[in-house]
Amino acid sequence: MSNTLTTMIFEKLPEHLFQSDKVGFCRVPGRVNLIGEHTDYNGFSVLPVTIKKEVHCAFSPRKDNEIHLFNEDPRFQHRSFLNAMDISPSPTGSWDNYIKAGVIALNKKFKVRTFPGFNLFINSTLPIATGLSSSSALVITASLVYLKILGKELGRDISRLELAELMAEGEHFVGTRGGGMDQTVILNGEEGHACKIDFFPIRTSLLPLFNDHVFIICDSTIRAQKTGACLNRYNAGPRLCSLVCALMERFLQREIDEPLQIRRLGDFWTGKLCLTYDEILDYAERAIPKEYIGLKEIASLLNMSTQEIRQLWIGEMEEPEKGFPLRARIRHVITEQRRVELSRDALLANDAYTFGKLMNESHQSCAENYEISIPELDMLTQIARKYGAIGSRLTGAGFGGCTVSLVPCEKIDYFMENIEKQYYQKYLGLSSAQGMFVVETCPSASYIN
Ligand code: NG1
Repeated sequence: MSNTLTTMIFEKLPEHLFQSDKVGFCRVPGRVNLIGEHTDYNGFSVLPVTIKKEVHCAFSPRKDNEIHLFNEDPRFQHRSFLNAMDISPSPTGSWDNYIKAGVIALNKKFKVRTFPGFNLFINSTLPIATGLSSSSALVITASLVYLKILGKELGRDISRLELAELMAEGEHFVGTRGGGMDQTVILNGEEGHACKIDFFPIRTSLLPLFNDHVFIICDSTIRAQKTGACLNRYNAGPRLCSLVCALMERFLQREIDEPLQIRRLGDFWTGKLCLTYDEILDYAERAIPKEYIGLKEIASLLNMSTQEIRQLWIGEMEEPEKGFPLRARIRHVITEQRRVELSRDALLANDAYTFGKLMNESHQSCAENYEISIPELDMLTQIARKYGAIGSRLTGAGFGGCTVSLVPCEKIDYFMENIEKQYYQKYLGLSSAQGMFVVETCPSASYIN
């Protein structure tokens, strides 16, 4: 496989920049999250798989300090920047920011002072802005390439888990405040397995997938540009959850003598407090007096001004007429965490029926409690359930992108034919299905020899 791949990449290279004796190659998969949405940055678990939709790249060192980026996809034009102590971001949404994110994080980690340059050519089969992690795949690509350029070895100078953690933090450079799910599974997933990831500290366990059921991806065709129009909507998740933490911390502090140090919702569950899920929900209800809560009321609960609340948590986010739905947000996170644990058990017990049921509940909670669904994703999941899926849910950040459905092997054709007819043709008015495929899992990101 590797040779065919390198030949394919080679055929498309701008030759003068890539001298054969010094060219390196790597492949970096995308991911599908099976369950556990918007839990990672809260310190809770996720259950993704690596998929055979990949970023492929060739790279070569340069004699100067410039980094030159080429992409086979004409939507991503040639970009270049100087590798230096301070690299400033390009306008939000520019694709070079993902490469800069990886380079900056490694410059810091290895205290780089020589700032070597390189050429990078990308050629990808991973669709963008569909919730399949094309952004993190680019960041991880940058990290693998730059490690080699720096003469560092993955596994010797930095472990896969350390690199994932570093890149999760590094990716905040592009403006999103995501967790570490994508980077971790891309670097640690395995063919035929789901990868349960727990955070703080980061750890993974591999679980064999069902052999009589498949996961099928259906693209809603609605694009969710996480560093574009959806940036603020995505970041509203982490911001509101962190506000919930502050309210709960203040409330709990009255009952506990020692100082509490809560950085994320998961800290109520682990460490010193070790609360159960029910206890966390119970405290949340007591700390947040009603379902919707206004800015002024939040300020008074925290003994702060509304400006301080904006500065520390909600930024320019518009205050909804009814108030912020803080209770619903924590309800999603905690019940989703419980679903991830039950899904792990269902996988281990080869119980596809329970797994599917949990996927359906997850979609409902994503839609109602976290408000990240859209009519197209709701429609697609409903049609999926009607035509053979035992579970169906949106996958990834939401606001568009794809659904993932669990389908018995004997119903694959029936399912796909009906999704094509009922969703793509009847609902969207398209002539055929777009972006619908059976998930094929694959090994984690690697260099190609
Ligand atoms: P995608 O679907 O790749 O935009 C984002 C975050 C994840 C996670 C999910 C929601 C990044 C790089 N990825 O994923 O960490 O929070 O949303 O579960 O920010």
